[in-house]
Amino acid sequence: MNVVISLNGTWQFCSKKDKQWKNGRVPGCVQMDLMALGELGDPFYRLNEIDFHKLEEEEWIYRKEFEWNDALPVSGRVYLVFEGIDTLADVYMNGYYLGRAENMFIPYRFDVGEILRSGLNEVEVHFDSPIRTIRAMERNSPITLRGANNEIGRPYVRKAQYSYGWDWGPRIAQVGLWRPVYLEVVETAKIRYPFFETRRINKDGAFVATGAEIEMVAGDDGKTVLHDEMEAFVEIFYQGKVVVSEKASIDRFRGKLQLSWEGLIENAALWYPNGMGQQPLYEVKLRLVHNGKTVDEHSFRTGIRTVRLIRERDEMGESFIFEINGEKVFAKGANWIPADSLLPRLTEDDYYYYIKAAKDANMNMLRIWGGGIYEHPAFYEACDRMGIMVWQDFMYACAQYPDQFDWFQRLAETEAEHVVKSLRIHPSIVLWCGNNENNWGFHSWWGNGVPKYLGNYIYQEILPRVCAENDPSRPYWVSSPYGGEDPNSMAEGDRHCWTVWSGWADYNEYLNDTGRFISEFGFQAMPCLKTIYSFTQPEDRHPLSPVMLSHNKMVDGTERLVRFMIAKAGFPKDFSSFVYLTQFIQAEAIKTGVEHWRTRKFNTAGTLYWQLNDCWPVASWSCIDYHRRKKGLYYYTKNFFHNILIVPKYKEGRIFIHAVNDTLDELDARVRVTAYALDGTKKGEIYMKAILLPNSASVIGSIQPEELGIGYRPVVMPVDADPTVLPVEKNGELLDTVLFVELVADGQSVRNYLVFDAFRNLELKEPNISCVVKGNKIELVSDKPAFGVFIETQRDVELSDNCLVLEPSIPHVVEASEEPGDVKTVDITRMVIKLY
Ligand code: BMA
Repeated sequence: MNVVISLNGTWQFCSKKDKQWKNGRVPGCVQMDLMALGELGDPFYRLNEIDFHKLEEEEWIYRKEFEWNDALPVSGRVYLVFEGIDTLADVYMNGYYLGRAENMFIPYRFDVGEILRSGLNEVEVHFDSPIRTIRAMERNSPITLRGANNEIGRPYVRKAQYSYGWDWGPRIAQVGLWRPVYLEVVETAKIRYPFFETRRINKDGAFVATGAEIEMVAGDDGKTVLHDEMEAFVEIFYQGKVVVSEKASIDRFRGKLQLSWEGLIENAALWYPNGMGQQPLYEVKLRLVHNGKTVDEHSFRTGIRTVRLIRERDEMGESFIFEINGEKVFAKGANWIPADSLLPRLTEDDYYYYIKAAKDANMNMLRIWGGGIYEHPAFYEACDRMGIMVWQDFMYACAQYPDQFDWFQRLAETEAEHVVKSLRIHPSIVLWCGNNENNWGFHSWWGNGVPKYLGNYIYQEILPRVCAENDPSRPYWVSSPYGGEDPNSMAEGDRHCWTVWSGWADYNEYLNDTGRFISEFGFQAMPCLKTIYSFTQPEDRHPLSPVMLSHNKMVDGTERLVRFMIAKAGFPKDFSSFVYLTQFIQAEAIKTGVEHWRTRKFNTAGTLYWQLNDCWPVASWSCIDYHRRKKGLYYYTKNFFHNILIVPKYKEGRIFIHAVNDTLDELDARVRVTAYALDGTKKGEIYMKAILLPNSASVIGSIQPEELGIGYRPVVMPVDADPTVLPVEKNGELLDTVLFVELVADGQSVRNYLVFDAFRNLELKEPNISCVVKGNKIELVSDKPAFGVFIETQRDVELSDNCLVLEPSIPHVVEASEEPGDVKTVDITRMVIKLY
């Protein structure tokens, strides 16, 4: 049988400058090894990042000695396998040169059977400085590429593009063996790159195809085993029971040996996205037998589902709707970036944590953004288990790429082939996407139109071909955003809406965005206070300290935080108010966009906000900060992505009640609408009934303000009347009103609220919020409408909810993961000052 012998663990490493050998670890990187030795500090603390820049020009050697005790099979092959080399390196074994690594995204496999010897062996990996190399490549290149402003040469080398610094990430160009290293002994044959595909589903069951590539090596007798002497078997298990046990065929397909089987799985249990159904997983076992002996077997878990992207012309342009098992799905989720600037630190548990957090927030899709990495298998496995659909970018982002060169085309093709073939068993992946924003760049930033090269040859020719050949079951999409003459158009394809935030526009601008699928839009907030304490000294804790400014990587990021805070809430009283207010406004902004787009279901068919997570502690667009503390936005997400949504909107003097039903059932709904003055007195209340049609959005009623006891009182207010500000008469009663709405359907109650102006213009009164802690439960009751209510706990506990909006006299119970210690609350009236 085949065996794998790990070479992970302790290695030695040195800088080429001083040749001082020290102990390091694999998987790992130079930066982590120097930190472990105490030679480098924590890169995230204060301004320590700068020490990591100083390493960029250095070159490193990693080496490992290991014993080989002649357990070599008489025949067969031995490979030295590096699952990830970051990035440019020459590999040697026992003094022989094995080859060069130049792509961190693919494994390198060297046949070392002839070199391996009994007794002591030695592997050495000589790393170049990535920065020096890309700069030299850029200097010597006959072409000039645009876009990569952070590091002009970055498109030349297949290394995670964010590692040179991004508008949310530090510049830490990791170097090392970042994924496992092992020896792989293949005696007779090896099953590689399995596939599983649901061809169609009908009343009889699911028609599926599965199989893998086979690598044949010499057989027991020293001669090459002919593949017709081999037998292959497929077994498929569901909940421990065998549902398929059949012989598979072995054929030559596109020059490679392939094991394959196709057939019907009766009464197939279908995989659905989170919120739409279950995620039943099947276990597939592929087996190769020679002379009655199993020579290799390979098992994997997968799900049965079909996926289609519905792109049909309509009066607005063209639809962009994911369809799973014949049902349209509104995509609700966020964008994913690498979860650490030092990637080898991430564990399988970390991935599980983040995907579970996405599921708990009622998300059903994550987009793996093209400036990071193809993720760890644990990421996709967790998505398979929890029903999180994956929009998978290829790793090209925000730059032109040198694909007029054959060598770069080859790199791109090899990488794509490996990626598609190693990920295609995952039911969670629903789309391959060529890149992030590069086609938008060609059209709108760099003046290229639709170029033949500059990366476009990869996105338009290489990737669609590789996907079609190796994974015909999934759609391929050229870029994000893409579709229409302007790749970022609202009429077709997907869209990145950055008018708000990057373009400084007020977040009510979302309401004018009629994009068909919003794959990016976002709004920054500070990380949580306890996270800020982790990287600062007390003197750093103000928004304009060098440490805080360096922990917001967007140029004018802090300035934007201030701009929106003043526009929406007012001036912050102190540093913690500044932090909370940014989180409250972020949550409100994203809620505004999501509710608008969800009520357009399926004219808009998805919203993925920027971004779920962080790679270090930073002010960014994330909803979960690096230390896994949740921002206000995370808690809001649970509500605005709930399967049942109620949204009150105020338009031209009337209140409209919208409802969205993402379930596949028709629901009977009861609705309550209550109007309060901001001192907590009830103005009026209305009850309604409605039927919510399956998988659709509707307006279930409209109300005149007077019907809710909202009268008229003239006030004069300044109003933006482009290009100036003019005093205008408004209804002062609306500035002293909040509506709370509640919808009960399917045994669940969902709530929402509506205010009629920016918070800074409302006649808010300071609420009295009682807070009773019993064990892990925190019960809050407010006497007045209260907004942006943050619970501060003495101990660092997880809360089931936070950043609350409280309806008067209605208790709200929040659960803490452990006893929280002292508990305090703040709300926006306690965070702003008037600057008299
Ligand atoms: C987008 C992304 C990222 C970026 C984010 C925030 O356009 O694709 O490149 O980090 O905006 O500015």
